[in-house]
Amino acid sequence: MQYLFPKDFWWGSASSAPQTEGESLGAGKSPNVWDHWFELQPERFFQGVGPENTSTFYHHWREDIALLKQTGHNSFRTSLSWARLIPDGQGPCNPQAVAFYNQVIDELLAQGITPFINLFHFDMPMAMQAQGGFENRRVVEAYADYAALCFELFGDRVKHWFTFNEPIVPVEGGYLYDFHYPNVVDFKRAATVAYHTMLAHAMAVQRFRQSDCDGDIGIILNLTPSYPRSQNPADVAAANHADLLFNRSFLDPALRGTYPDELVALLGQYDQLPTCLPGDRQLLASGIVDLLGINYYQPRRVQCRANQVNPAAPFMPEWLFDHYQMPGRKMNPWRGWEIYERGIYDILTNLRENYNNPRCYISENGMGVEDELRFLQDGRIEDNYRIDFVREHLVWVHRALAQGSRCLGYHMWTFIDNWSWSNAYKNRYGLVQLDLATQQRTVKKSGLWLADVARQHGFTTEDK
Ligand code: BGP
Repeated sequence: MQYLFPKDFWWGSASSAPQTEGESLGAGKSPNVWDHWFELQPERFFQGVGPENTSTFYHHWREDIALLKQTGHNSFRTSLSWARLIPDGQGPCNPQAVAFYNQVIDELLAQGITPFINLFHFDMPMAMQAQGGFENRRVVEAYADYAALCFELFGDRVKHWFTFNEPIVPVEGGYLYDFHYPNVVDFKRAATVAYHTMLAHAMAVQRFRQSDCDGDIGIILNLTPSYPRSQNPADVAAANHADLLFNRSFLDPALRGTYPDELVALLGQYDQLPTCLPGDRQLLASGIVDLLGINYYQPRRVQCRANQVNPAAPFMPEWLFDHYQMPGRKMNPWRGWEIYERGIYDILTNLRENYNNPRCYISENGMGVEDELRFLQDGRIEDNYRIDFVREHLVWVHRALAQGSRCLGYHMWTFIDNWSWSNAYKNRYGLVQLDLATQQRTVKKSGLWLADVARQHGFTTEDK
């Protein structure tokens, strides 16, 4: 069967400044939360590899952009580093950073690759975190100033902007589950950070619309469909709670400009609501995006709680549901994540049916593999499993498009094997293999496959 996509469909991949640039403490950049945490606790990073050991995009950008071209990209998302552009978080900007980002944007455009620019990928400048990060409203304002500066500096050429990538991740990592700095476990503080992040988002949207820039302003959310174990009302209610906490907490303000009443009531019931100030409601309402990025890796399966909670323990999302491991689920054994291709279709269908069919695109989807060198043959990683993974997700995207979804493109995570937070280089996702010792880049089989797909606007499968 032939799967053809629109001629102007965006094909490409996503990456981020802190995971690729390197020069994390050089070229005028100040430390962000990752540099700081690595200094404090290097043992919490896989094999002790920290944020200075990335894929050195700061020095290899021209070569890497040539590889983007070779692997069929017509578009590419990366982020700007706040701590590089404005070392103190607010105040004067760093001319070396401006020159660097100008070169990157100009080279992308020269190669016919549309730059998609994200402003924040988990990388709070330490100078801002020292003031409380997004717990502090002054940091929210500093973020909006940073966003406005980016629009002013680069908005003449960049036409696709994103305020945040997966804004829930620093919230759950940093304030609930202890996998990001500042390693706090406190739901109410998490809710405050989440709320203030969406205020920061809305302020940036306002600043964009007040600027001379044309183009889209959006946000990138990791939408994880919540599937109940059964249709028993208790399981369905558990799945709804997970959906409210992990999806709608960001999706509703981004697309409707307001929070679901049900979520507000739920947090109120457990006394976990953040403080709202006069004017917040109007501000949030102005943050409705032009374009939604969707990151999808795996579904969330839940069931109703089996046991009573310990009332003396800190309130956690898991007070409201238990995780469910569906027997026979398809797994990516090298990452330990479930593969459920249909999830991508369910997300797009939900957006079409319940959110007025917004303009959107798949901003991350991909397959992490530990110890990927086991698939090296004659000097190339033969990642047929990744090709299958992408093809099978694209089949579902195609079906959603046929039903009227306004999905405009598909970006993979990621272009080149890169440093991934406390997992460092454990799981490889790239279309291009990175040899850490030599920094040599070698296109994987999937990179060549994607180039073919982009050139042919789709692919053909053997089934009828
Ligand atoms: C996404 C993030 C990326 C990247 C990816 C892979 O959630 O946006 O930054 O880290 O996940 O994650 P991991 O390396 O943990 O498998």
